Amino acid sequence: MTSPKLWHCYTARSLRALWALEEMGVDYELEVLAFPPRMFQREFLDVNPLGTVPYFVDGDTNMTESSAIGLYLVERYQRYDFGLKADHPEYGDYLNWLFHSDATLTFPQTLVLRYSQLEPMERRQPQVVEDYYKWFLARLKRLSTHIADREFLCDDRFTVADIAIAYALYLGDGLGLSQFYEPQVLDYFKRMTARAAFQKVEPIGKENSLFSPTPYPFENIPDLFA
Ligand SMILES: N[C@@H](CCC(=O)N[C@@H](CS)C(=O)NCC(=O)O)C(=O)O
Repeated sequence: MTSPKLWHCYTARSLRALWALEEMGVDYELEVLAFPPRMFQREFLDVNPLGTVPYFVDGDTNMTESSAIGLYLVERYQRYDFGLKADHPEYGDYLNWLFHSDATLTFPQTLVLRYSQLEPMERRQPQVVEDYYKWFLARLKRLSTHIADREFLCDDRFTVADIAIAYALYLGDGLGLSQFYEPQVLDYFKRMTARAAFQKVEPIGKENSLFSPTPYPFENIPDLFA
């Protein structure tokens, strides 16, 4: 049986999958790409026509959704030490955090990232940046309430839902948004990212990365493009 293979870029959503593989101690093959691969490593489009990371292959399975890969590893590898079974009372909550992590929390940040630093200067959009950083912060409300009296999101233990959500907070931190996190969210973010597996995999690809998000002076948005 061959090991699963993951394509990854430094700081990208593939970090969710990499972190999950590392926590579980699953053997894996890793290919690190420069970001964005569709510009810097066009041959990657032959592997994944979307040009996005993560790209994950396990036997006949191939996947492109970072939060789904964690769930897949729990189910396919029977690693319920990192996940919840469907008959668990908090199963719905667990699934909700997994989907919330990308559909609600990472999505607005990609607009902030794109229109504050990925696009050429003349295509940057301060209004989009302002609207969507506020959108992201407003959508943290559910997490702020939930984590106020908990160490982890579900079942009082670390699961792939924590990986999925903590990554969204990590991306926000890279963009300079953690200054706006409520104290319990900031504490949770620090607790999760202090884990040995995260510390081990987070720097992978940093040396050769051509791009990573930079903190943004959000207060000054209207003046930035003057
Ligand atoms: N919903 C997907 C999104 C994947 C995605 O868009 N990844 C970004 C990096 S965070 C990417 O590869 N962007 C490169 C591009 O759009 O060309 C996930 O959660 O994995």
